Amino acid sequence: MDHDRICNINEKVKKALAADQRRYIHSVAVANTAMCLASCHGADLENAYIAGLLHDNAKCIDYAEQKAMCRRFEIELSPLEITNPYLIHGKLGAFLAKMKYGIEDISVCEAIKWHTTGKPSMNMLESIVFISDYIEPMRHHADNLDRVRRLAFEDLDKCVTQILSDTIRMLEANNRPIDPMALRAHEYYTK
Ligand code: DGI
Ligand code: FE
Ligand code: FE
Repeated sequence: MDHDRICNINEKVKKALAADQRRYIHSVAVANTAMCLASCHGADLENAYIAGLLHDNAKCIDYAEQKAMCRRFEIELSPLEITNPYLIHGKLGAFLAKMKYGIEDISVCEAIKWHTTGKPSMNMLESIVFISDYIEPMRHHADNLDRVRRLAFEDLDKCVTQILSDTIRMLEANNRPIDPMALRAHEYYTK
């Protein structure tokens, strides 16, 4: 891994998340988890680490500003994202990964973009970031975490399927709206 490059991105993301130290700690934990999964499954270690480090880079921008940035940069928002703005940080974060953090690898930006909802037929890096966000060591609220953590190192698709099922069940139980992309992902992985 390119040490100087990682340190540079790390310093920038630490600043971007300075308002919420736990978010920065979570991001480093996701980076480390993603790197472990990448080495287990044969994905690129540096891309996995950087995508993990940057996945929540837009999370500390307030919602009005996130929406304003999306308007300014012509990032399209769905009606659900407008009423549930915590869903915006993936696509805005993917844009900023390119424009602010200088990430040229599109696959890293795509993994950031889909980390909250998932999507049908995720590639290895997308699956790794999606899973790492859910299983990093500080996470402890979700159902079936022991099983999900084991599956992460055994079978990425089975792991993604379990996370999508558990997330949708949790959202339904709490009467929260489900993003169409999350539904499509769930349909794809359970078919
Ligand atoms: O940013 P993080 O908190 O690290 O994690 P995240 O980006 O995966 O966001 C997690 C939250 O997003 C969690 O409360 C579940 C929620 N979420 C995931 N998929 C959907 C969703 N919320 C809605 N309303 N609809 C979804 O499809
Ligand atoms: Fe997130
Ligand atoms: Fe996260």
